[in-house]
Amino acid sequence: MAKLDEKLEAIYTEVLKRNPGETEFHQAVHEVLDSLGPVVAKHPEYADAAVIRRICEPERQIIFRVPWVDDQGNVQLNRGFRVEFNSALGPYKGGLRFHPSVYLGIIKFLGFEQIFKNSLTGMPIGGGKGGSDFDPKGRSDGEVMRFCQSFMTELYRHIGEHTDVPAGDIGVGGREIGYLFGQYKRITNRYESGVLTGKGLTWGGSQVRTEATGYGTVFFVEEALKLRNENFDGKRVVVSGAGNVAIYSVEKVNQLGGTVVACSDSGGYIVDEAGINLDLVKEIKEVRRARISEYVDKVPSATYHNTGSIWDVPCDIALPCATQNELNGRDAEELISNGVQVVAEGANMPCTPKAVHAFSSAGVIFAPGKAVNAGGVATSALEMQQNASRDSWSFAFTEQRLAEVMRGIHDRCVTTADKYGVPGDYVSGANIAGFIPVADAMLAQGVI
Ligand code: NDP
Ligand code: 2IT
Repeated sequence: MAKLDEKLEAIYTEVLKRNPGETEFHQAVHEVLDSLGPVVAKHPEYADAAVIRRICEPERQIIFRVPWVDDQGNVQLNRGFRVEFNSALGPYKGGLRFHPSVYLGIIKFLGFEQIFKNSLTGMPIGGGKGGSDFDPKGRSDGEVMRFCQSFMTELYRHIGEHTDVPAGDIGVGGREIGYLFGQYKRITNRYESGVLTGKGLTWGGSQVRTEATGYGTVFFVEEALKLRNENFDGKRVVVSGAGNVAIYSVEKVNQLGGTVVACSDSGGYIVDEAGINLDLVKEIKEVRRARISEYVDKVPSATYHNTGSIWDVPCDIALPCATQNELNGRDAEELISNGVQVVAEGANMPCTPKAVHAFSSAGVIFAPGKAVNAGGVATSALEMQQNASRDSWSFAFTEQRLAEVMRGIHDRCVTTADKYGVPGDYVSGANIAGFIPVADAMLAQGVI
């Protein structure tokens, strides 16, 4: 990893010491501190008031037991988390992840990223994240419901429309948000729509929230291409994952004239040179919650690979939309040698530091998750706005608002990178533009 400015290095050393073993959290902090050198040089007040040290320490971390009964009558046990990281700009806001790999270090990396992402949207939302090591794979609806009810039986006392507003992430979609909302309502005896986002359309959800992260990802890339007098027309695209973010990234790429030739799940990847049949992917992954390998049963000309890497598939644009550190230095070299032009992170921190370094050294346009995938949480903030005014907007209007937010984020990244002497560097642009409003609000609000 690159050497940091002296003051920032001391903060990083303290983070390593206070948070042993939380490697993903260390990685996310390092990436932000790496961008802040020019900021502390210009604004020593941020260092003097320990703003950066305080930003690296969550305001509150909640860890709890989640017991539940499976379909066989056995008692199962999981661990639940909610990290309320920073409330300088608004109530804590961020998703819940249900995946067996979840531990405190993952939730803290995601919560930390969320602070700057939410700030970049320009909307009044702080940063938080939660989840559990519960694995929904192979579980019945009844088991998922009982798990969600037990999870909410503890979580409810910590959240609220003005306090902390969870939403979905890996393993948490409309079904889980429904069970969580039902239990919150039952315990509190309040129909508090704004306590969760990603709700169903008939009970307080927003149009476009399901599509928002994927659509926003592609809107961001569209802006980056536009700046270079290019567009998606005829572009060959690879999208990893086949979940919420991946599916709606593919949908928007298709609408804009690109062709997605590969996608994946945790078992392997498929390649369809004719262009992925998205209805089929939706049927396999959204409706039946099955494996992407089944795609080739219906499309014999496509191929399935459970060895190697999806990043070996040549493309103009790569959109990693599955999980953290899924694209490493070797994958980056392969993409570069195959002529990739743009890499944009639909997932949170999917590219390793070595991969990011390789892309920037090779002059590939690289855009980080906290800017690229901010359309999801931005549309959550639009859902909160609709809930607060008991209104509901049309699909077209909401999509237009999302597109405006993504244009704003892209502009903020570009102008901030220019202002701080690193033109074209979306990583620094996003980190600095996300950091400054949070730091200023923290200075204004005193030592808390
Ligand atoms: P989903 O649970 O809907 O989908 C996740 C997808 O990624 C699945 O296809 C899953 O495969 C695949 N996947 C998970 N782990 C791995 C792995 N280790 N290797 C390969 N594939 C893997 O989650 P989302 O689409 O919501 O989230 C994807 C990413 O986007 C995450 O990084 C999340 O934090 C980020 N994100 C999500 C937002 C949202 O609004 N949902 C907003 C912003 C960012 P399988 O089906 O086999 O498990
Ligand atoms: O990583 C993310 O931004 C999300 N999972 C969405 C968070 C939200 O509150 O909509």
